[in-house]
Amino acid sequence: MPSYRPPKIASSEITPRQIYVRRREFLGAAALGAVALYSAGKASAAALSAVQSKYKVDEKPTPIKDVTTYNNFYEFGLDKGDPAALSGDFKPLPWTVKVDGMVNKPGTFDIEALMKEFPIEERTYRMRCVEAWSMVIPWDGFPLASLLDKVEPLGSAKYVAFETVVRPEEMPGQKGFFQSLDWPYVEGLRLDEARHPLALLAVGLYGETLPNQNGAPIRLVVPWKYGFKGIKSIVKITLTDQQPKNTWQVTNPQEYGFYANVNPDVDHPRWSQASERRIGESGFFGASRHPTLPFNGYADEVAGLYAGMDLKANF
Ligand SMILES: Nc1nc2c(c(=O)[nH]1)N[C@H]1C(S)=C(S)[C@@H](COP(=O)(O)O)O[C@H]1N2
Ligand SMILES: [Mo]
Repeated sequence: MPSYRPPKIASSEITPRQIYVRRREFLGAAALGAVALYSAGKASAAALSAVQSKYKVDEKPTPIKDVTTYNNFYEFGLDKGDPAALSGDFKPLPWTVKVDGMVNKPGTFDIEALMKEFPIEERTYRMRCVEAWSMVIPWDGFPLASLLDKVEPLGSAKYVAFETVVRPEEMPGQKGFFQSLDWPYVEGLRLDEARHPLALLAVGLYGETLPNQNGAPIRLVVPWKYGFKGIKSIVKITLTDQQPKNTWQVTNPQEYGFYANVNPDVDHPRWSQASERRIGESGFFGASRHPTLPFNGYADEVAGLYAGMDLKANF
């Protein structure tokens, strides 16, 4: 995410030189293994049979190479290349998601069973990271609402809280030198946001099983919000009447709020949100810039969710 890196290790304990050397050693060894495992995974990854969806933004998709090598997934490290290089030991299957809290029918659901139960749609969404870069990604998945309907939320439930898996043995960012955030990574939506038809649980991209670095085997995609709302490798979903915390808001409440709706008129305290760098497109001076759109271009669909709210106060 942000250029912000929360200091967990007192700088007096470790010199920059030590960090640099250790980090290079680690990357050297791990990257070799990761390449082999990742390509083995790719070969066995079943092509998803997804039906076309009406949700398809009319813009050129970002090349798959950029989508799978320029990632934010701090469980695997802080740099954009770390998730692709260091996620080879992560085992996305078998996998279950526990759905509990204020529901009639709590349950623990096998991800492969869910993929058979709900039709997989291909939806090409514009994605906007809070760091002022963007991509266009053809996701494969099913609406979050389908899973929520299955567990029957109680009338008193107002919010949905999400949690990422904690597996320090498979996620080098969750241990030792790479400790950066409090784990698990957590996120939240209002229940009406979560039920909006655009909110997707993605299990693939470009017609292939979701790569580890993009949040295998199941992650959230909420295209009208900044990318950090799209929590990866979800193991738990809880219906609640309390506004859930999200990891970035906890880490730095001055800079990140609960809503995180894409808004060109509300700057991040340290940079403008008026425009974005489109990854994978080149202009004369590097990546080409696009104006950022209110709700990331999905205002017609979602602005009604926020009628009457002050979006500068509720950032
Ligand atoms: N568990 C977890 N989920 C996460 C993150 C993370 O660090 N950990 N980063 C978020 C951020 S900041 C972004 S922009 C998107 C990036 O998703 P992508 O790598 O598939 O493009 O994942 C989000 N989900
Ligand atoms: Mo992000």
